Amino acid sequence: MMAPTPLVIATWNNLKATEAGRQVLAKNGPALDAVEATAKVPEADPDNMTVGYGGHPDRDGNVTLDACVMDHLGNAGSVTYLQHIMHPVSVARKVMEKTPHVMLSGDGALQFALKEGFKKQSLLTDKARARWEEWKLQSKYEPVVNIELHDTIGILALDAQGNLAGACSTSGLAYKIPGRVGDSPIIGAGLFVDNAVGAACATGYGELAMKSLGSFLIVELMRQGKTPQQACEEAINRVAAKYDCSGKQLAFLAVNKTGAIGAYSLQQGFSYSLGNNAGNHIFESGYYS
Ligand code: SD4
Repeated sequence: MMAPTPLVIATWNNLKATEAGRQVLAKNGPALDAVEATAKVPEADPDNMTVGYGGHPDRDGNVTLDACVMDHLGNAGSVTYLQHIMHPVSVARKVMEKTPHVMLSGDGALQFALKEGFKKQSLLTDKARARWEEWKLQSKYEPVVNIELHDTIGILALDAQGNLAGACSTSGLAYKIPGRVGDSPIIGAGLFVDNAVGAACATGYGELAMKSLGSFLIVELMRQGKTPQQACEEAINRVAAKYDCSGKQLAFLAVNKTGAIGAYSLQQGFSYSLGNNAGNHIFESGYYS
């Protein structure tokens, strides 16, 4: 089989991020390096209020981060409820590479990160604090659809060797109940990679991705012969048939071994960024209703 054209795709309008991944792939870098480089861009961006530094806090004002990575060998690493570390995706990668475990959580994840040399810092920016203070006046909890069009970043990459990898990084739902963990660090829900078949990732209302194990489902549907697009649509259709999704967004991205892409969401407004040797562009996804 001819080697596929390398590509990186990411949820939402994340062109700066996919450009970083594209650069890695252009130099023949591995897909895992590409997805990590991609995730680190919004993680470090204080203006991105849904990932990493500058992310929306939980109800109590704590910025708590979820992230994961998965490589072409099926290795996985993840961190949940991690505070004070700007690059949870890199901590997740260290969990994968340096421990016998898949997931570290909360203070354990923080202690591990510090031992690995990550710097402890405050992630709550003045802007995020001000919005939280404003939110507290009413304390109304309503998940918002398509918050800022750059929400949680889910990333999939295919490299010049034909290997797949993926990553997710998020500060989770804004003003969540303290302790809440979403789909993004859950292997199979927010992300799944099977190098023999394809890869998928999720964004949106994480509870729906968790209940459906949506990313795993999409990879299994591709294994059964569906295209990435058909697989994403079937996963969304199943969620829509089973749960009350009113006012909620959920979206999936998928890619297979040949580099074919799928994208589908519950509601209008989901977009994704694609970087490959033809450039770096945003595309609108199809949607259910
Ligand atoms: C979560 N899936 O924590 C994340 C949030 C998200 O776009 O994707 N927002 O549920």
